Amino acid sequence: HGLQALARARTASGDLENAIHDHLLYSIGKTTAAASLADWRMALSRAVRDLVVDPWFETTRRIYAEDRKRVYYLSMEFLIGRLLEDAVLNLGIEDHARRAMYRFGVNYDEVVDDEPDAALGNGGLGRLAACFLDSMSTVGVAAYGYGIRYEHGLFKQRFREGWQIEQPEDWLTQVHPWEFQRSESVYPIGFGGEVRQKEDGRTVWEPAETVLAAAYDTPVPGWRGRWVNTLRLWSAQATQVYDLEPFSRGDYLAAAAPAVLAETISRVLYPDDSTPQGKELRLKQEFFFTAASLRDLVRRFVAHHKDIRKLPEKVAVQLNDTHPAIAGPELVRILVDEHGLEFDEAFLVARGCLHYTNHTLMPEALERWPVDLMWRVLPRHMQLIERIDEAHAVSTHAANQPRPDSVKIIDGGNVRMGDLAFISARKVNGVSALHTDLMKRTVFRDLHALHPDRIVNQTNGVTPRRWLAGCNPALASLLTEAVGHGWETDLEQLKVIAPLADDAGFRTRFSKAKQTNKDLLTKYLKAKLDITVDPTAMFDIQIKRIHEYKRQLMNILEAAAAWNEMKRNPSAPFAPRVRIFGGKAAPGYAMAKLIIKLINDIGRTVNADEETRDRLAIVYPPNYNVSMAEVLIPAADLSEQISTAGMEASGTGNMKFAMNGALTIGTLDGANVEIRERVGDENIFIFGKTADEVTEAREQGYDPSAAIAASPRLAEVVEQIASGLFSPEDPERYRALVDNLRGHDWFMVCADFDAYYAAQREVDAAWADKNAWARSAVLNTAPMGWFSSDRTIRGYAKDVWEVDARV
Ligand code: DL6
Repeated sequence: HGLQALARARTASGDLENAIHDHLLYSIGKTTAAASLADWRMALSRAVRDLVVDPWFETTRRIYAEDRKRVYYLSMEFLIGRLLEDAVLNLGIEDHARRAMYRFGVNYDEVVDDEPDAALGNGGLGRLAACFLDSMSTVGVAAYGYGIRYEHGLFKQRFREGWQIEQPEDWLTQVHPWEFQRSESVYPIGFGGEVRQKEDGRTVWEPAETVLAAAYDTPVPGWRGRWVNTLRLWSAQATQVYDLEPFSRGDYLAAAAPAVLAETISRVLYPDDSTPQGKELRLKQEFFFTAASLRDLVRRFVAHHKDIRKLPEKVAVQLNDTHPAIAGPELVRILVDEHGLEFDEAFLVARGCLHYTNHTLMPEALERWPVDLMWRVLPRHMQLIERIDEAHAVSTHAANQPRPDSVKIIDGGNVRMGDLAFISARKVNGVSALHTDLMKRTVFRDLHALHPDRIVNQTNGVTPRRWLAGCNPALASLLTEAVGHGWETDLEQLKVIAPLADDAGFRTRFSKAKQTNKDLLTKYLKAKLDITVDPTAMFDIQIKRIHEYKRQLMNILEAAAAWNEMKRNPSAPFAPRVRIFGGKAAPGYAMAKLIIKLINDIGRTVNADEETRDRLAIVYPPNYNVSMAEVLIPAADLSEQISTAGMEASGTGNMKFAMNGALTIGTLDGANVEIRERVGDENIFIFGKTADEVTEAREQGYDPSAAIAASPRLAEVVEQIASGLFSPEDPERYRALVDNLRGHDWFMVCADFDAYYAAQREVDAAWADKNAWARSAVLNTAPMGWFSSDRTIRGYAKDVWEVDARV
C-alpha cells in the first residue's frame, strides 16, 4: 500500500499538489493568498511526510512478521541537517515537488532553503550517525536511532571584528514538521536517592528526583522509500507541570522551577566535541537518553518474547562513543533489579547486546566521571560499576596478580567511560584502519591483550545520496549518463568511469560540472556575504571544527608565507586561489577562537593587497553547517585534510570532497590513508610526518624553535604575527599563540610546515595542467565506493551486529 501511494505521487504530481493545498488549508490554516514561504514549506513537508507514513508502517509490520533482530543506535548527536530535500530525493519525487510548487507560483529552491538545519550535533560524530541512519534505511537494517531532542542545537556562529560570537540556536521555535509526538511512550527517569536492600533479597533504587522522557519520532526513509526506520528523540518533561502551593502564594517563579529544572536536561546540546566537561548536567543528559532508550527496547522485546535472557538474539545496541556507556550498568540493573537475573548472567546478557565505537584517541576527549559525582547522581549504577570492575578483574587476573591501571574502570577517583564501554561490549570498533591499529597499540593496548578478538575496524563512510546525488546534481547527472542509475545505492559502480579519465570529452564535461558548482558557490558568497571571488581560481577548502590538531593554523601560516613569496617574487608561478575556511570553535576553547581571529586578521590584510589580489583571497563564511557544506563541497578543487598524523580518527569530510572530485592535500592520518590507497599516489598530495614519526619526535624532545630557525619562510610569518603586522591595533594579540608555537607546538605545525609548503607548490604546478588536474579529479570520484556508508553499515551488520541487511 505504501509503495502504491508512493507510485501514485510519482506518476501524478497533481496528487501531490492537492495534498500540499489541503495541508496548507487544513493543517497550517492558511489560504494560498496568505501563505508565507514558511507556510509553503510546512505544507510541502507534510505532504511529503504523508508519503513516508505507509511505507513506514509496512516496514514495521515486516520487522515484526520476520521477527528481525533490530539495531539500536544510541548517540548523543544526530547532525541531520535539513530533511525536506533529502526526503524528496530519496523518494524520487523532485520533479513533481518542483512542478507542484511552480503551479502555486512558489520557488521550490527557496522553500527548501527556508528549512533550518537540525543541528543536533557538533561535527563528525553526529554527522556520521546521520549518514548511518540513511544507510540503515537504504540497505534494509531494522533500526532505531535514539538520541536527545535538544531544544537548542549547536550555537550559531557570528563574527564581530573577526572574533567568534556564539548565539543560541532555535530550530524548534517553528514547528518541526517531520516529527510525531508519541505520548504513549513516556518513561520516568530517576536520579540520585538511595539504594535499598529488600527483605526478599532484592535491591531497589529509590531515586530522589524523577524526570519524564517523552518520545518524538521522525521517520527515516531509505532510497525510494522501500524501507523506513525511526529516529526516536527524547525530550525531558517535568512530572508535574507546575507546583500549585507556591503558585497560590503568588510565587510564580518557585511554582515554575521544578519544570524548568527538569526540562533543562534536553534544553541545549553541549557545544564541545573534544573536551567533555565534568558537568553534572551532561552526565544527566547521558543517563537520561540511554535509560529511556533501554527501557523502550526492553519493553518492545518483552511484548513479543518470553525469555529476557534471549535479548541478544533480537537486540544489537551500538554505543556511539562513550556518551551512552552507562548503558552497561543500566542494562544490568534492569535485568537484575527488574527481571530477577543473577549479576553474572545479567552481565553476559547485557554484553551480548552492546557494542562500542571509539571516535578519538585524544586523552582529553575520553570521558571520565568523578566517583563522588557518580555516587550522588547514579548510586545504583555506581554499585554495579564496582561489580563489573571486580568481575572483570577476577576473570582476567589471578588474585595476587597486579592489574595495570589501564584495565581498571575505576581509577584515581574517576570512572573511565572508555574502559567501561570496552568491558561491557561484545565488539569494540575503530573508524579507520589506522585508527583501529592505534587503538590496539595505545589507549586500549592492555585491554586488547586481554580480549584480542574484541576490537574490529569499520572504516567510516558517508551517504552518497546526500553527499553526491543531492548536493551535486551537475556531477550526478553526468555520472548517471556514464554508468546509468544504480550508483546511488551501489557506489562501486562508479569504478566504470576510471577509464574515462583518459577521454578528453568526458574530462571536459566533468570539469564543466565542477565549474557549475563553483559558479553557484561564487553567487552564494556574493548573496550571503557580499564577497566577490574569481570562480576560475582554485577553490581550496578546509571545513571542520576548529581544533589545534586539525591545524587550520598551519593552513593560514602557509597562506601568509605564500603571500610573502608572491610579493617578493611577483613572477613566481602561484596558482590563483581562493582559500576558504569554515568551522566553529568550542565556546570555551580560547586557542581555537584565537586561530579564528588570526585567519580573519590575515584575511583582512591579504584581501586588501592590490598586488596579490589576482592570486590569493582568503574567505571565512561564518556559521558553517551541514547545508553550507552541501554548497562548498561540490565546488572544491582542493580538500585540506592536514591533521597531525595519528590524531584524526577518520575524518568524513575527506571522503565527501574526494567523491565530488576534489584532490586532497593531506597527511597520512585517519581515512586519508585509505583514500590514498584507492586514488593512487599520483592523484593525492601527501606530506608530513607519519603517526609513528610524530610519536618518535615527541619522545626525542621535539623542539619547535629549531624547526622555525631551519625554515626562513615560517620564521618570517611567525615574526610578522608576533610583531603585529596583521593586528596593528593590538600587536600583542597573538602572544599566546606565538609563544605556544615557539615553545611547545604539540601538534607539530612547525615540524610539518616546510613539507606542507612544498606540497602546496606541487599543487600549484599540477593546477597549471588543467587536463591532468581533471584526470586526477575523475580518478578521485571513481574509486569512492569504499567510502559509501552503505558499505560501512553492511560491515557493521555482518561483523558486529549480526543482523540482516535486506530490503
Ligand atoms: O567517526 C566520526 C568522526 C571522525 O571522522 C573524526 O575523525 C573524529 O574526530 C570524530 N570524533 C568526535 C569525537 N571526539 N572528538 N574529538 O567527534 O568522529
